Amino acid sequence: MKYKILNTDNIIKYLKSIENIKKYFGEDNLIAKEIGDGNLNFVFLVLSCDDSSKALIVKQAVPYIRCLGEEYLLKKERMTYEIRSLRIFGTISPDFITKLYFTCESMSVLVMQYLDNHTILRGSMIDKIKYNKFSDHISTYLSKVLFHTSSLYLSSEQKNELQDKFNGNNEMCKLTEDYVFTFAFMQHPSNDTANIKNNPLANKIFDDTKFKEKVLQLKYIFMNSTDCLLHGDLHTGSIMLNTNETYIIDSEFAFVGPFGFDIGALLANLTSAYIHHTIVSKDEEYKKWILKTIYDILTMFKNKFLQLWQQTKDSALITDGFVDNTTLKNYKNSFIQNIIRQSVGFAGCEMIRRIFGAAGVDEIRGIKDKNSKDKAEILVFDIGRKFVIEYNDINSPEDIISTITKCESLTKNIT
Ligand code: ADP
Ligand code: SR1
Ligand code: MG
Repeated sequence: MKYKILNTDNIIKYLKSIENIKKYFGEDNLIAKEIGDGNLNFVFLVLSCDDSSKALIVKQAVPYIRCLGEEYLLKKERMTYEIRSLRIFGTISPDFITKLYFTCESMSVLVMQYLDNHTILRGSMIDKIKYNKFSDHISTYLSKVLFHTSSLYLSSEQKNELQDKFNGNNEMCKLTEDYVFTFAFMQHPSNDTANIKNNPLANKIFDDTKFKEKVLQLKYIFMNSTDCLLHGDLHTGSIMLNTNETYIIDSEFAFVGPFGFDIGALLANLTSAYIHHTIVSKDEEYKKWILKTIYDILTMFKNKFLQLWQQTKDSALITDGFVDNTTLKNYKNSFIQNIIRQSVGFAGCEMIRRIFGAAGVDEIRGIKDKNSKDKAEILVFDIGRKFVIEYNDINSPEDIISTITKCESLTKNIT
């Protein structure tokens, strides 16, 4: 079908032209609302007026960046990569991926299950909601997907095929190169210029050559590693959950890249939530829960990843009998340590880019009181900078937690 932009006026006619969607809703009257709150796309909730149990989500990519405006062109074909990656993630880790009812690459459209009693993790964390199954769920998702799409599991032929499927998503990778690793650390028109004006932190970041040298190292790793299939934008706005279920959404940035990138994005956004509560609510119990969540996710990821590896005797990388068990165990442990270190570096970039970059996060940019917002931004910078500068020496979940809490007490003494 030829591409056309959907809106609340034409979407129902469009859906009724799709056989299985027509079957799902029958003769019901439908209403559509646009509910998108993301940076890039349009998301519609389509509801039956006659049967409240029937509802679907329709997501469409438009040929520009929604949050920056129509003059910021971006190929709508990004939806192809969201569709492809959701299918792969859904095969490897079905509990955490929404059901897909219909996909159309030419219309850049995805019709999926409506998560009707789930909330976006970012908002829930601002509201201090604790999800006690989240660490277990997300560590299962990450370990399964990262392991099963890497050369620790796939044959080299399968791995090359996987890469071929995602190589075309270079425009989205370029967005990450620009918006996660570059523009937010220099004067750039896409930045939050009103906030930069007269803000001493801006020059501190823009002139920080020690920091920028490390950013270049991490950007190079991002651009040149092909470890496994990644979500590519796994912040707390890409996770919808409730007490019992966790879903990963919005994977249009999917690409084959470095092991630590998704874990890093998650770590960054959980740490930003921690900073929000350090400055705004000062709720020590909730802060403790966030730190425990960070610790548990990383520890469980490590154990689950190693367990999957243990169950895989032969792989493209390791042939059974190639090295003795002790050597192999040491190799695996240092492999995981390397993933953790890399995640920490990526997390630092992801945190700091949210201070002045094009896409802010509510828990920091949304802080209303100017004085509190300034303090939160300083703490984001201090922790994020330490993550970036020292990522090669931050080896474990314990190291991460102590980096966060040490920076917090130092900043407390200064502000
Ligand atoms: P974008 O690519 O623009 O960031 P998202 O995929 O993140 O779009 O979706 C934007 C918003 O739409 C989400 O933050 C969430 O509120 C809502 N949403 C997306 N998918 C679903 C779903 N399956 N069920 C319910 N709400 C959803
Ligand atoms: C200009 S694109 C900004 C950001 O939105 C997405 O959610 C990604 O995080 C991207 O970096
Ligand atoms: Mg989103």
